[in-house]
Amino acid sequence: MVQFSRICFRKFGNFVDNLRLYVRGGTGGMGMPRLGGQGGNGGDVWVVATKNVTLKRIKDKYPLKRFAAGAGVNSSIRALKGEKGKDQEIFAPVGITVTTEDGRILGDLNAEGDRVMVAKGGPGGGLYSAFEPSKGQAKHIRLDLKLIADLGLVGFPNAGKSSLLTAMSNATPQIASYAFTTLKPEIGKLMYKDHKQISVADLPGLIEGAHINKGMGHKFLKHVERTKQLLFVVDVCGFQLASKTQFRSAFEAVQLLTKELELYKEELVSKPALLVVNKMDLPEAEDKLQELKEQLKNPDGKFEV
Ligand SMILES: Nc1nc2c(ncn2[C@@H]2O[C@H](COP(=O)(O)OP(=O)(O)OP(=O)(O)O)[C@@H](O)[C@H]2O)c(=O)[nH]1
Ligand SMILES: [Mg+2]
Repeated sequence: MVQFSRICFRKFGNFVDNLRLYVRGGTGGMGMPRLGGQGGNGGDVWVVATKNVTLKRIKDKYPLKRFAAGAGVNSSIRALKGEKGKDQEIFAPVGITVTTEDGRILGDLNAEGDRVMVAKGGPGGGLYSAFEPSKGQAKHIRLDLKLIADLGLVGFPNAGKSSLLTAMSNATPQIASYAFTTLKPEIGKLMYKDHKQISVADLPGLIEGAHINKGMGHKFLKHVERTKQLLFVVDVCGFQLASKTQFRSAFEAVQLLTKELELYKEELVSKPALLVVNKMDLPEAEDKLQELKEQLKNPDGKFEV
């Protein structure tokens, strides 16, 4: 049996999964008719995949959402060929698709360092343009986070995430009574009576220290980034990874999971989320659930890591 209750997050619901930006390449530099001089080309605008950046951070840092590259340098007597304008780089998260406003794909950024040019600078003035420079390209672009599912199951290993997905969808992930059974996301589809469909991703279990990459933490947390909403799954009886590690109650599990997400990327805790308290058939589960509910109502001062 599964019980649902809501977790109230501080910044509930402002996760950003797409962003519209205005980009403009630099204008070219003037040519010099008298000496046949060539103006420099305008700089280009690039989107560059970078670690530790989120769309929300771009939005907060650049509220105008406008990015323009530098103008090309005019041809002069000292430098007949003017220098190229400065390129503008927009640092964006890994795992996004860059499109024009009408949906044409400009590029996919799948790995750190991948880059795509989104607005070319205008050519400088020269012999073939009557020494008149051109303006750079200007357009709106969209950055879309590539989501793998609407809902992601997040929990410590062995909490019952794969069992839950099996119970509510057509998927048949592997289930076993040891930690780290699931090593890569498995997607299940859920169909409602009105034929609406949502996709649910069974994700690998997280452990304490996942944010500093313990237990392949970063690889696993990356999947969490790519779901729209989260479903936290905790074992009502708590969890202990190994005899050497500390036992964690269901309440501590909830706290630790949110903490791991927050320490990895703060925005992750602003995704809409629900809590599933699992394994309600175990002895004393009702009492433990009551205790958990009390603790969730008054979360302060009861927890130290
Ligand atoms: N008693 C009881 N056992 C359950 C329940 N749900 C899952 N289990 C058991 O818990 C164990 C772990 O289940 P999984 O679904 O593989 O857990 P998981 O969260 O996917 O684990 P990882 O993939 O390792 O992260 C299995 O032995 C399941 O049979 C439940 O509601 N009640
Ligand atoms: Mg699993």
